[in-house]
Amino acid sequence: MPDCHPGLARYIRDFAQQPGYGAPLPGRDAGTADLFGQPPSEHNAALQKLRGDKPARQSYKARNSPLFGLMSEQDSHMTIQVFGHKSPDTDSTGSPIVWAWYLNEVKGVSAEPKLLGEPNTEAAFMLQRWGFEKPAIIEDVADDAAVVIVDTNNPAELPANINGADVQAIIDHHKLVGGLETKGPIDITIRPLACTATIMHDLMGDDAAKMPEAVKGAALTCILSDTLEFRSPTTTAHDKAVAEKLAADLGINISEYAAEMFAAKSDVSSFSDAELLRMDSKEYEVDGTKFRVSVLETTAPAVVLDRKASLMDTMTTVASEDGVDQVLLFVVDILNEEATLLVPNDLVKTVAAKSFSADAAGDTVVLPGIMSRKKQIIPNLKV
Ligand SMILES: [Mn+2]
Repeated sequence: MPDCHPGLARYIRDFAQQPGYGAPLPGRDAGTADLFGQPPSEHNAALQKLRGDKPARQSYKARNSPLFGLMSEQDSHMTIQVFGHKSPDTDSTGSPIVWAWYLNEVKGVSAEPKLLGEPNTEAAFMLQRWGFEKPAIIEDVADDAAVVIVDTNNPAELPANINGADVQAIIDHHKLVGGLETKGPIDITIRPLACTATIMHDLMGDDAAKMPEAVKGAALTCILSDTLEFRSPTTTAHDKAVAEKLAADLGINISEYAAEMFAAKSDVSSFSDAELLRMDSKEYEVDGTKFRVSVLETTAPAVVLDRKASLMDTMTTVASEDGVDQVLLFVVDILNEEATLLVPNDLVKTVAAKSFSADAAGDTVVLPGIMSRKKQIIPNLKV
């Protein structure tokens, strides 16, 4: 294996070594993962040059000490924790891995990806497909802990003590909601692109080419997930171009790969109704009415809609437990590019009429073309 940060090594495993999982990547020898896409010596030289040019926070020597594995409290405090939002989706699972790789291997700064909850089934598929171990799930962050926040800037989606931590950077593609406080001036990059991984690709510049296959695979999966394979209206030409470049580098057929991703995302049979309602949801208030706006993107909407009666029953419990007035569940049919909104009561019936000019005669209403909570649902919500 090339010179590799032990923290990263824990996350990168040759996926062919995972028993019982899938076939090797096209054009890739199952037994020899080339993690850096270039010969180890070249990689080392490039790294040393980079590290020589710029003093790293933690020295090259220290990072490669055999003792580093037995990370002291001080070291673990210095290691930057990179994480996305709670209820992590693919972007909030994959982008921390991408950025932790960049910090470790290009910037020479010790970093580890973390999760703020169990990843969804598509994110879990990505981890397994590209041979990553699941990052550790953290409950909160310590005072002054170094962190980088990705794929959100919303304190409600972050650990309770986020403002006690030393937030060093934010990389995001959501609207600025306010409420985060930092210890000093920091790097903040929020761009109107479909995916955090696209922004990271751009921030890395020429160094993006150094991503090992697994990290490129994670970035590709994030972009295809957030864009619903370029179907979502949030998709920009640039997201598409970056995804196509990554897929070409990896020898991946995008439509075949996305079908595998969406099959994984659609496999929600093991989740309870309450888990489904919270899985991909954001709280949003309209004129004093608090909603939990839940979206389930699937290629098999019938699987979810068959459970609509118990889902609607459970909305009441989830709403009261979470301190909101109403849960809205949009079942997004990825292939047919439409959403079905569950209509349990007159409040939601009114929401459907005022927000989407949709007349809900029964307990569901189909909203043609609605795919994106960010671009089409939240901005239109009215009560
Ligand atoms: Mn995202």
